[in-house]
Amino acid sequence: MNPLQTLLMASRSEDETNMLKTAASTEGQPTIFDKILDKTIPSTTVHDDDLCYAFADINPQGPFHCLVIPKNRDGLTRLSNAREDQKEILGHLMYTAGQLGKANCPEGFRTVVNEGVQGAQSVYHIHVHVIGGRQMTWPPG
Ligand code: TR5
Repeated sequence: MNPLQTLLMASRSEDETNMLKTAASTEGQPTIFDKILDKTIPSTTVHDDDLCYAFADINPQGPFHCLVIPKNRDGLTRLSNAREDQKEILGHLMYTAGQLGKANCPEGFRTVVNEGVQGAQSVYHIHVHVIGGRQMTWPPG
């Protein structure tokens, strides 16, 4: 990597960190996912039941990429905020993610829950990413 590329990468990651910090500062406020849930903003439905909604990610990281979110956020802005009485909804989100992965990515898939600034969480309404349809690598970036 030449010095210009190093500089560009550093400034891009600084911009990203600032964006993530700004997102974190809004935690607890309504998010874009509320508008998706109330249909003010359109989304491509992947799954819909009483407890959760899954829709296509606007910036897909693979041929298949959806987000599974609880319909009632109830303080679940991030995974580590979950209360003991929310184990059932967490299980439901993961179960649904698994079913959607199985149905859409028979060769395998990845489920991701980003958390906080260093975890690159940009929307503070808990969500499970289901990404597949291509070969994944490890470790993640
Ligand atoms: O970074 P985290 O884990 O918080 O993931 C948030 C995800 O929400 C990202 O993968 C975004 O691409 C996705 N996202 C953001 C918006 C959006 C969306 N997916 C579908 N539709 C969206 N709309 C209409 N607006 C967004 N800002």
